[in-house]
Amino acid sequence: MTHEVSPAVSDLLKDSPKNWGKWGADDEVGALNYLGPQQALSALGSVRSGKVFTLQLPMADPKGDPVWPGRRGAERSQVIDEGHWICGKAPQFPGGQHYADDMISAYLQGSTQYDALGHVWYDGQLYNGYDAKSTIGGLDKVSVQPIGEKGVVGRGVLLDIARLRGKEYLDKGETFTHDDLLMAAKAQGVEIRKRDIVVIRTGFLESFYSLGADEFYKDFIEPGLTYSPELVEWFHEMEIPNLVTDTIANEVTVDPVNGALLILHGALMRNLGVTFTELAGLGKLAADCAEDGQWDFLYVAAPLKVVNGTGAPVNPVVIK
Ligand code: UVW
Repeated sequence: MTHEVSPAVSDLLKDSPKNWGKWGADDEVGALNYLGPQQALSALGSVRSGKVFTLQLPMADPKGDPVWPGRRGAERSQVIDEGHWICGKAPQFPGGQHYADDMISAYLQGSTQYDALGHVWYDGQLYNGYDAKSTIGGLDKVSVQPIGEKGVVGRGVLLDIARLRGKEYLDKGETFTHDDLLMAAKAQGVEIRKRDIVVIRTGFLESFYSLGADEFYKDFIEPGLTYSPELVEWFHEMEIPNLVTDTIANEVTVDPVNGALLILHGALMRNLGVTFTELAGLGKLAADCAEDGQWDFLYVAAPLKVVNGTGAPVNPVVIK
């Protein structure tokens, strides 16, 4: 369903809960405050086989990286390599060693990444009430740097919605609710505990690699979670610190009921301070969880500490 004029997100979320002030007027990491030494230690209880998985997608892939339309995939360029010595253009170092250097140009939201809590806002205020003017020229407040300083360590739970629906990947615009999250947990036989890092698989990014970019971007609308007051209340009560998914935006692109774009960014990120990890590669992890029946794990991640950054690349590590 499309809506010509959708109600303002500020109206839709006027009674939605907020965590502003809960960790002090100068807090910049939001619901990550729920994660401390106790959560790190108890997450070790989810390490059983020692199997390790990394969740970052290939970055600066010459075949292209999946990105939100309008952004560009990361581009890597070679600065110096053996060719420079072959042409006689390279410096001769004492001892005679040669080297290679390169550089990367990338949207900070353009690969597997942590969003800063100040990435999306409405009504002129960011998470914790910071003035939206503090974003001008770079995020002075709630940038990605404090998330990188803190690091994210806790018990993660994978909820495989594609598997629940018996699909390789969800269709464009296909939605699911918090009831589906609970149903997936039940079907997988895993308990979601307070302060767990919720990792959701739709399989959608796999369609980028299997069907190709043209098909992926045609009539672009991602599948994903839909907004409901119950979903937001569940995140609030469960004290979920971090939402990780294998989509670009962690939620359905356009809400099918109210027509708003990316409303969960407002309800979860801006209001509750839930950190978003987007574009995670979950295929290998999900296949292994389905094989051994273990859907919980130790999750460890820290985005790059980009000063004033709206987000930063990350390669989360999962240990089962
Ligand atoms: C947008 O800002 C469009 O979404 P994301 O959080 O995926 O970067």
